[in-house]
Amino acid sequence: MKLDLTVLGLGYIGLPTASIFATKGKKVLGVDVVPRVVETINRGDIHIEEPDLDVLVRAAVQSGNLRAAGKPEPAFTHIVAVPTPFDVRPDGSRAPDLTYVESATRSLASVIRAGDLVILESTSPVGTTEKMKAWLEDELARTGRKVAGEILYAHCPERILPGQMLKELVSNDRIAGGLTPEAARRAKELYRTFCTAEIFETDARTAEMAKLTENAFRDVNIAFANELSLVCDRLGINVWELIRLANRHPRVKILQPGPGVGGHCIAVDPWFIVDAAPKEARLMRVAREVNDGKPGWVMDKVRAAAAGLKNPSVACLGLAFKANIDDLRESPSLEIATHLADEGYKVLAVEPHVRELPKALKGKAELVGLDDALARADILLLLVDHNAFKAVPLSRLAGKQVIDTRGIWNA
Ligand code: SAJ
Repeated sequence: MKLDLTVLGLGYIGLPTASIFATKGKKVLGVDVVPRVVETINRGDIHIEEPDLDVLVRAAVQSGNLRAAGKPEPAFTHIVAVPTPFDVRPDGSRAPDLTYVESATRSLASVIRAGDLVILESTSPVGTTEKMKAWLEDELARTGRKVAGEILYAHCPERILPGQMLKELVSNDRIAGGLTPEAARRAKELYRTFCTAEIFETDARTAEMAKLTENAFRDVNIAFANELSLVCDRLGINVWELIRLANRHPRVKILQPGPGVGGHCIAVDPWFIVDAAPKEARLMRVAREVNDGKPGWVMDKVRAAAAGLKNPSVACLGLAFKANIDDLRESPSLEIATHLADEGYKVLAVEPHVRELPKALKGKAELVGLDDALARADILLLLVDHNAFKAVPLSRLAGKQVIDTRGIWNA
């Protein structure tokens, strides 16, 4: 029997998406090139951390509607949700790497039928949906398979926030951007299966650009806050108080400075715009540079605090890329802790959301509890605004050099 859906790539986006479709009665095959991922999901387990995802995946697998495999099978719709990383050029700019999207698309050539819909969910540069069509046509020609009729293509970007994915999957508005109006309509109808919010039809290029724009907008706004923190530091002004006061203006809403921008989206996606229009996208490029420069500024603060101290120990409070999650990928906090350890500082890492040190810090730092760090460290470097750190009474900071990059103590 032809499946309703294949979902190619069972990561942070593909797995919740495949599972939610399955729990709504669709017959879904999840496809991943990593055998361990396939085995884990077929057991009803998960390989990534996200609140309640384990329950959803187990329910999906137990219903018999979700199974995983290494290769796609015939289905009415194929959703591609694989990573879109980038390569760093010598001048510091980034070039998108579409290798995974291309190989996932080409892998559909043996199963695709006329009338099938191919959806790109991965965040991608403008024009990628058109490229998918070209890759699939090329692969069909290369393998000599004929498809008698049209294949439909659409881009339907995800917008879910790590830590709140299952809620946002259902309740966020979505964009369905088709290479043709019929493709957009079909995609919209499909996401109606579980999405309770509005779904807007548009063309694929606008949908691609919308997703990049959302994250670039946030990046530029965070860069503004980060730049303000440098200016205020120079002028001897408390940036947190300043922002609180400025935000009392009815049309001002400044975001929060931090140690830099992490995660796999906001620090990446603006580059796809800069890469496509380097002359025009000047502000977005500078914003990236401001945010990427913040960890270096924080490290300078530590060096200054350490001057004059003998063998100072630095407690790095938080390694995750943002508050109350365990995700350490592209984390500026981890970058800072690792650099400090490499420079020879005694680093006491505190990360209540992990049980062991990440690879980058293994053998270089000590993973300790919060109380231990507060007792032992000369310098307290607050990197992540985890709830556990917000609860620390200010009296525990007495006698320490405190660098609070999130403004939870010195606000
Ligand atoms: N950050 C600050 N100051 C702030 C807000 C955030 O320094 O005021 C930092 C965070 O600490 C973190 C980084 O920015 O290091 C990104 O965090 P985030 O919470 O802004 O975003 P992500 O990466 O978890 O998720 C974003 C979301 N996009 C937008 O809000 C426009 C999410 O909706 C997207 O689905 C996701 O990217 C994605 O996958 O693209």
